Amino acid sequence: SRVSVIGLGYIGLPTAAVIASRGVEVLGVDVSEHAVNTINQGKVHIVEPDLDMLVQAAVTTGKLKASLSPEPADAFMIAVPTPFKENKSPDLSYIKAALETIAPVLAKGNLIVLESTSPVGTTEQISKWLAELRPDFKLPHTDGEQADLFIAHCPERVLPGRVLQELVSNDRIIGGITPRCAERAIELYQLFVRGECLRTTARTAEMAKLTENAFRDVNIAFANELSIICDRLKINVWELIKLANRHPRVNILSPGPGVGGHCIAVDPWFIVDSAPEQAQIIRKAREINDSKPLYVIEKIRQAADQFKKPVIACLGLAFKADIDDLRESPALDIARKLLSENIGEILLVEPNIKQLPAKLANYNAELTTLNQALEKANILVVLVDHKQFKSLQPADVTTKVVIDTRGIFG
Ligand code: SAJ
Repeated sequence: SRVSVIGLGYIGLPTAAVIASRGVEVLGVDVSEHAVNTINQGKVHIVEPDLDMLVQAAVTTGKLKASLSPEPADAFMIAVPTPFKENKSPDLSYIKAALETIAPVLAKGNLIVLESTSPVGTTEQISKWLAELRPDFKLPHTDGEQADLFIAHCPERVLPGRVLQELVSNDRIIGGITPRCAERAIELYQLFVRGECLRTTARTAEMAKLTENAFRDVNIAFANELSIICDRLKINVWELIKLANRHPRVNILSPGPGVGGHCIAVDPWFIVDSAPEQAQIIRKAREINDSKPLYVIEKIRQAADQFKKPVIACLGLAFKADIDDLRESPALDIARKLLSENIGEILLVEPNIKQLPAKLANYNAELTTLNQALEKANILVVLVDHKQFKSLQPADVTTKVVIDTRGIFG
């Protein structure tokens, strides 16, 4: 059998490589010539542990190929971005474009699986779009089990940095437009998933994925709100959470400078957009997490007011610990805001990158080492709990004002 993966990014490429490593012929399709050429040379255009070796092996054995144009296959997996627009409504244009790409090569009996995180109803919408693109086929949203194509949703749930392990070991939620659609998708995933494949409807699968990330967002918002309350009440929030978590049924997450990444800060909006009146906690949590960077900046301003010549060291720019990913990072936003204001001298420390991102290019900023920052700064702002920072001792910073958004000093 032959599988085609549409979209060779953080999800599509690892998925394609893992399936190819099981001996299945895989054609990856992407709109980026750079991505396609890189992969066909056995290399990778994204950073993820061990992915380079896996892709190289899959390309060398001839099981994995990349292309700008689609070819016939038995199953098509769609792993394209589903961002939101300015007004927080979901942008499904990449999914629609992917369908337009594959529509001409589809044959009766093909399976189409949506992996991209999507608002409820998207998988049914795919069936409707395909009905327009291929009027010669019977589609599952109108023809049920008599349909010529099988359509299902199997949301990705892998944690960046652990993608190759989690792709294989995580349980998967597989929602079909009909039960037969789900069965067909389960057969595909059983080729490479060691976790359980749990069958449901497409709508439930869509909502399950959004729910997982909204759950985490709401819980982080709770921790962030606590941190602000504790500042006001002069209580150490880290000690408080540690103590409260000793209750057998309490498990509070960690406050931080805000929520970054491409999923948790996006997906809850899909729920809010689908049920604006009902999604109250979910919306509020998003607002709390989105406003946390502003609160941190205000704290830094107040600290800077105490010095004639404030020198502020920002420790960390990535969106979370021990990764080099700066996209949608609250730490980066805070650093940029500080640079754009005339608060003082700003030192940037990010041990996981060699060069500052384009977003900071307009400012006269440079990367500094941790040691240089410790020497020069009178204000230290911990924005990411990278391992290099966690080994700092309270004695290293006694002469400075410390704003520790991650609780590395407890
Ligand atoms: N964060 C906190 N406090 C915490 C935990 C996280 O402030 O206690 C912050 C992080 O610093 C980061 C953001 O939240 O800025 C998100 O980080 P994360 O590690 O919680 O999640 P992601 O975005 O790397 O990956 C999530 C995962 N979802 C869940 O854990 C429910 C992953 O399994 C999903 O596959 C991924 O989203 C996705 O693609 O949807």
